[in-house]
Amino acid sequence: MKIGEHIKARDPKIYEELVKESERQQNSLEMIPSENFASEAVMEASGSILTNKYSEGYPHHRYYGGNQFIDNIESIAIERAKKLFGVPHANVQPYSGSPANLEVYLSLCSPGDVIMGQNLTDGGHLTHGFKTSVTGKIFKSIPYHVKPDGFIDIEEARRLAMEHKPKLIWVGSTSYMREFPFEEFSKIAEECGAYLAADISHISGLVVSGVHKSPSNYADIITTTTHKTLRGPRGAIIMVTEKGLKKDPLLAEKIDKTVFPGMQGGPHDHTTAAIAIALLEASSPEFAEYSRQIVRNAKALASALTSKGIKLVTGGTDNHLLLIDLKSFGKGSGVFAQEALESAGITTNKNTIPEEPSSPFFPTGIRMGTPAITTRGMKEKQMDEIASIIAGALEEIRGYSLPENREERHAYLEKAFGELRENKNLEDLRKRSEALCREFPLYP
Ligand code: DSN
Repeated sequence: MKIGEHIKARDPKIYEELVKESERQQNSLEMIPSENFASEAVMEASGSILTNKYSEGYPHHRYYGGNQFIDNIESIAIERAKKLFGVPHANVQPYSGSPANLEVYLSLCSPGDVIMGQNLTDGGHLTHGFKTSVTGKIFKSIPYHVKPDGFIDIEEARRLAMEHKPKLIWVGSTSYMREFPFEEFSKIAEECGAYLAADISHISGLVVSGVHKSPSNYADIITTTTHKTLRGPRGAIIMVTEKGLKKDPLLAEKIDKTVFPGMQGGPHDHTTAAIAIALLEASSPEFAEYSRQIVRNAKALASALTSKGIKLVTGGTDNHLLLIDLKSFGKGSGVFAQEALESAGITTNKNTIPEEPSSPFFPTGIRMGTPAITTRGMKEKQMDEIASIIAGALEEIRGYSLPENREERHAYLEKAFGELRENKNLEDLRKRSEALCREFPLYP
């Protein structure tokens, strides 16, 4: 892909890094499940003259002049979001997923209120009340968990909800490979008098394509980032459902007021335009087929990996995401696996697994997903080859083990990573990954 000539002339240092990053994206298999490749149209809007404008307020109610065209752009984005997700209200201004979720809290809760979300090391998101997030500090967070088999423990969630009576419950997470039980959570929220917010950031592309159940009949509020399976720019949307408006007719107004002026200043108009374009793209039959292929690819990859003796949390997947359980490779072996896979030309991320025996920074799993490689046009046949590369790369981490003594870790990991980068078998595997990338070029 051509990288900006103006950047080259103005700032050769940044230009050089951009070129290298472009080559990295082109020549390796991007399998972090939250990443994707936005279309050229989305990127054009993101990098457009719209970045020059201030537009505090909402369409036709702005604090600055000159917003007649921005009003149209934001109104189009809102209408497309409402139609695509089947909701009566959408706010497209949140800067990204974490601010969007905080805006939901600030619309519904007061400091000290009890909230519930899926525990971070069980696949939940930081903003669903984890202790290191501001959401876990301001609110009293009661996390629910997954069972040892990796499926959400609904009975525990119900019991905790009835005991602690949270004001807000989150359903949705960043590493859950099964369909979310929206209906069950809706019942729990009703029983204990909580609001239910569905954070569908990971699966929103699948939801609008009908590949994953929609939470619109079950949740009061839905949040999503726009850059994952939805394949748009980096941004977010907060939506209020019919159910939410029935529960609280002022809910939409509360959300809008919290986003602006409560938490944010001027919306990022270039992102709003890019979101509008992504929503248009996501409403096409081609996008629905793309979403179906994401899941077919994930299932094909899961079955190929399993047949090679690689253990997956829950034994497989219903969506775009897989979580490899590396317990048999040793505690904390996710760090070696991530490095070995990267040397083999596959980008993934180390991740905690249910009943994690180590820690989030040195976890015992690898999370991977198929949205980005499916955007390149890869199908089931390529998943077999990718599974073989992954299995080969994992063989290369045998023999490495995370030192129990924390002080020894830095030097040990530096040495291990250096060896993995020089490893000949991984270099051979990398050539196979690069061959796939050449066959399925990005931005051809
Ligand atoms: N960083 C995102 C993910 O990888 O799932 C969540 O915010």
